[in-house]
Amino acid sequence: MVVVEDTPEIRSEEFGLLEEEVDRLFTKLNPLGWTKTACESIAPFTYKINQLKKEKGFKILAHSYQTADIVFGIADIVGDSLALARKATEIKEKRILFCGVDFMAESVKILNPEKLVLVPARGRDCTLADSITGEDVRKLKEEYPGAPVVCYVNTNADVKAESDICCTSANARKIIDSLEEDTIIFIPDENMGNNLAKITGKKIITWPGSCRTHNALTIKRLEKLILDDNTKTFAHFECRPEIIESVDFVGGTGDMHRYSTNAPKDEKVLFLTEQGFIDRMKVEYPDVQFEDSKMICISMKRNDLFSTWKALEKPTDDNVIELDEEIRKKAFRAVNNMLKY
Ligand code: CIZ
Repeated sequence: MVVVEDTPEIRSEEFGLLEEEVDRLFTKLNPLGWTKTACESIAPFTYKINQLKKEKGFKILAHSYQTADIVFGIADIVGDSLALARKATEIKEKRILFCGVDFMAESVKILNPEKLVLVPARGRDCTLADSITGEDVRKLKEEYPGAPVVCYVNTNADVKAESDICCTSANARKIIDSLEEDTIIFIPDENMGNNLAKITGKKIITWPGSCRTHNALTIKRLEKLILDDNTKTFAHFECRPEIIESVDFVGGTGDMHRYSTNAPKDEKVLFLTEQGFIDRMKVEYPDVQFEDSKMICISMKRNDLFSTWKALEKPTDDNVIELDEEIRKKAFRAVNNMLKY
């Protein structure tokens, strides 16, 4: 027998409990095609992670774009970045393990400096967050004096520190509509800025950033994804304007989630966003026929059960979200403003 050193140790008296864990996982994951054998292969990890998080006083927050084994196997709270940021301020636990990308975990830390925030495998390579720095924002403000700066959540803390208000796809439209000014700096998602300009009628100064996952969706690819003419199509704000023009609805995953709650039985729905969200909807709303988008964010997919178990068992410095206190304090204003919408 080959003994792999880095596998959670399961004591003989725990094997019965492991069977229960396999059944629990199978109930959740089978609608996505997971077999009993596949659930058996992850059960030692989910079992140990759930045990460790209780022992060590952690809550696990997971973004809807995470893989289904994280979402249904170990997460305590699942949602979009706005919901997760809100929940992080409400929970009593002082320790948060955040399964998502860096800038989202940073938002949690900005709002909760006293809490320990861990990320299992840091996804620092978001094309949106990487496209802009605090210095770039200072220059934009000089160029457009008086224009409020709305930054998308997909930005690093130094960019949030230079912004007036942070937004997510769930409240971007509401925030833009609520501002008195007609000219608004919206950074860094150019597609989203242009899409919001059309919807709100405001003059939006954009920045040349894009999400590689949503921006990769072309009309040609969309045509291949629509398997039936009756399929309702719903594009994320981060998609290209020509995609937005050719679909039935537009919004963030919060809007898509609400749509799923009310969707008629057997309706065919294609959400043009990250596949993890669609997998979540398939499990939560089995009466709706969700088509696959096959859109994968590799930064989101860095976290897995193995890295999560390691981070809980013995976190390294790299797992811990640390922010410069000056930047954190400055960024607090924009992130806290976001929670008001
Ligand atoms: O705000 C979020 O969580 C992102 C990045 C997308 C969405 O629509 O949920």
